[in-house]
Amino acid sequence: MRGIAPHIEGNVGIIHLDRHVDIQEKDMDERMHTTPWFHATNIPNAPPKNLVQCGIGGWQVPRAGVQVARERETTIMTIGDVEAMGIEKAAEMALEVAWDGAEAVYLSFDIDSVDAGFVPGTGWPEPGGYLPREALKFLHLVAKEGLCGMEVVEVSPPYDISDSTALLAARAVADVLATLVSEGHLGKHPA
Ligand SMILES: [Mn+2]
Repeated sequence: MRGIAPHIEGNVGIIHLDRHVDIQEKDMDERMHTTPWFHATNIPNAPPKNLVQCGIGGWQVPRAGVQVARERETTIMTIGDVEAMGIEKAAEMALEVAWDGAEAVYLSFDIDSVDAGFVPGTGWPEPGGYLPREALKFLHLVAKEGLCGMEVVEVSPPYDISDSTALLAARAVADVLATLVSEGHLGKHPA
């Protein structure tokens, strides 16, 4: 976000798939992987009102982060919300929040948003997250509207089994790139 935002004329929205809010200022007195959205939404053209976090509900969602989310009035969709609405409606609502008055949208995919059974190669696995096909569908629906950037985070190869976590991460990137091409947002498509 810090690299991209200065090059966008206008606001940048953020769609974040995760089990964790990762928006507290510091964790154990440091900036670390529980803190990026605090600092991202301090960027002048990345307002918190355009941050939408989808799939939240892991055990490791510290109260400090929830308090910041409330103060800054970000949007949180729990995994229960997503399940109740269905992936299509959840993606539609996420797009609405992120694109509200924004010029571009950035996508962050934390692999631990997927159920722990599918992604052993991550530092804080969480039971009860997305199924892989649900996450891929969510990413596809978001990417259809165009993106200024994407990241996949929290893949930890030393913990992985049969590369299954890395494969899902690679698949997510490949699918998003393919969607951007087929929808005319990236490169040229003969159709
Ligand atoms: Mn996470």
